[in-house]
Amino acid sequence: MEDIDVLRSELIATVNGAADLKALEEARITALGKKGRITQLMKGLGAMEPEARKAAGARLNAVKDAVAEAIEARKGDLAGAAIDARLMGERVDVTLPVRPGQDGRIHPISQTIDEVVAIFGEMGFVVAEGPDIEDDWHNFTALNIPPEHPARQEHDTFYLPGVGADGGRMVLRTHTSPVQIRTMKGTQPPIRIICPGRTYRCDSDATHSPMFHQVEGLVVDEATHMGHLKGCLIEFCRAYFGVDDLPVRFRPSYFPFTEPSAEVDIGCTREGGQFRIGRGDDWLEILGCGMVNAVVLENCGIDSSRYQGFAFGMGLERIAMLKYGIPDLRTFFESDLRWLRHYGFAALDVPSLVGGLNP
Ligand code: 2NM
Repeated sequence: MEDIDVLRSELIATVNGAADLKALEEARITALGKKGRITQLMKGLGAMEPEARKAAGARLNAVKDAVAEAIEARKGDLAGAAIDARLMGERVDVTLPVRPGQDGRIHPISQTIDEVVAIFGEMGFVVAEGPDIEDDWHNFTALNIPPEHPARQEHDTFYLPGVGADGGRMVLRTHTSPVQIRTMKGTQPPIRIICPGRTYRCDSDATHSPMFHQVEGLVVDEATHMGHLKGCLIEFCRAYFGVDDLPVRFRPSYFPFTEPSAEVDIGCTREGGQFRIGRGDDWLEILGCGMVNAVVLENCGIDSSRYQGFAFGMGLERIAMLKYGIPDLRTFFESDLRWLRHYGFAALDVPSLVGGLNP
């Protein structure tokens, strides 16, 4: 079996020379297929004396492993080359100027984030961000959400395989509150942050998307109280919807992370089948809020006898649909260019309070 080394070199050379995945598969069949060269030699082992069979078997197995390894390596190289070729083919020069009439549009979610950030930015809030993949502690435990709370159920939360650094399970964040937890843990008050971002819940129908967007806000300082919360959120609602005398109502509610908690409704009318936001005889719920629960402050290492704060959260798709008359939630994520041309915004239409949010 002197030629076994020759065979080995020959087969590996063929594998390494395979120009594409098809040629590589042919090389695999030639070597290791049912009627392949190595398979044939393996079959011949049965006719040999035991001692010789043992030695030849071991050598053949080694060749087989080496060829299989070469095939895997070549497969990786070819796949990498295919991705490189595709990336080169799809390359876009982002420094080129826009072509008039063919420019892209800003997605309504991006526009809404920009508007919300502009309004709160004016009030002194800064944007904070965090990871989409969170651990159980930041997403639930720190927020005073008890272990048996329905929000934690497999049904609502996308749990990921494996465990995090603290031994807890990893999740796709179900709200942006973990960003506020990270901020409170990492910085001492005063804190004034606004946290827009993607959130995930295991829910999908006409009014729920498994990925959606939230914006949450947090203020923590020595003398922050419910009056600040109310003034701040009334101001936001009126600025965002562009209605100076917009009625805003605070209704008592419950969240584990705030105490007391409230839900906020804005005035609207549905007269003559026409829906309109503003003074009227009806109410529409648009956000949740409350004074940060002392337990949450303490969980984040903030002395609750010295500091208190307020927090709020709202769904971005919902406030975008209300302001821009978008009737169907699912269309946000269909990437339909005709939809984007209709509901999208011009790239240079940057929202600011000075320029007016409702030009
Ligand atoms: C809401 C409603 C009320 C909230 C609380 C916190 C934190 F981290 F400070 F405790 N973040 N977000 C909050 C409070 C969110 O969404 C409807």
